[in-house]
Amino acid sequence: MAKNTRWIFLSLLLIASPCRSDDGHEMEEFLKREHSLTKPYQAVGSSSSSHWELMGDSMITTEQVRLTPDMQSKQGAVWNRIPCHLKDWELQVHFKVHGQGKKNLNGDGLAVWYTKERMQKGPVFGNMDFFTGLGVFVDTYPNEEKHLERIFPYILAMVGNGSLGYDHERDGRPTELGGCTAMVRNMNHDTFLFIRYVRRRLTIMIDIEGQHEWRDCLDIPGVHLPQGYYFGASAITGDLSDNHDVISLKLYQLTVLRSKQEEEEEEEVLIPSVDNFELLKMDSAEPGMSGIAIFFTVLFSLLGCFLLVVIGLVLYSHWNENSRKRFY
Ligand SMILES: [Ca+2]
Repeated sequence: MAKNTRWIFLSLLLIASPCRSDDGHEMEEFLKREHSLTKPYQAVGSSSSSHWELMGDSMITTEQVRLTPDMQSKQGAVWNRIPCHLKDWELQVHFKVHGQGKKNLNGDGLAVWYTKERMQKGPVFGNMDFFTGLGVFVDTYPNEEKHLERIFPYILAMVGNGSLGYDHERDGRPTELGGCTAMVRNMNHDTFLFIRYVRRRLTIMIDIEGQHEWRDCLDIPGVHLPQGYYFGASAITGDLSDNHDVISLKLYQLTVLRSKQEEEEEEEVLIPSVDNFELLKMDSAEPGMSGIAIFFTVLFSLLGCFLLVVIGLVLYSHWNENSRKRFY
């Protein structure tokens, strides 16, 4: 490609996408066709030459990949056949959740994956539990009713290491890295989800209001994901249902310039993990609980100190009395 043409091409890409470097590092991006799913979905699912494979109740139309129809007890998925060996990437998900159900009488949601495993049916939005890698869930039904402060649909991220289970009854709260409320259902305009993984930093943004503006949803450093995993999307319905559609998945390679020292310091990741995950869990714990815990800790500490002072004073006065008796 001629230099000029290349720069025009690059500029177009940069205009077309929300990519920007928050930390001032130079970044270029390229659409990777082998990891992208776009219209007209040629040969998807019907041929082994396609980069994408369908599973379960999912089906292709000219307009979308429908992971589930608006019917009870369905699950479906679409999986990339080619493992992704990119270090830094950005996945733009154009999706649509819509159905006949009234508010909170619809479910269960869809998920976007970057995992070691692929093409496995299961309870986690149509994918297997105890997965290895990243799951981003668009959860449209609140299973845990007592948490009224969280408004659904809710977008949530989880990193699994193969032994961490997703708690469906608690909407995945015990293992969540973070998330945000996103009113994505039955919208007349396009809705997008954007997952960026750069320098071990996971950023999720959403564009759901039809304003072509990206809104922050989640931003976590220290997320360690191995290379060579698979991208996919899945969805599930139960007693409640919705159409869960993927219109496109566009994967961009991000070229991040690293110093020689940075290159050397980076070790190969074998098992997915998140730095300070326990800390993240504590941050997202119910504020009432931790407040009460802090109150009692402080109260008992103060009582303990007071008791020690009293005992000390009593012992001291006894010792004082005894020593005076010895002198007289
Ligand atoms: Ca749920």
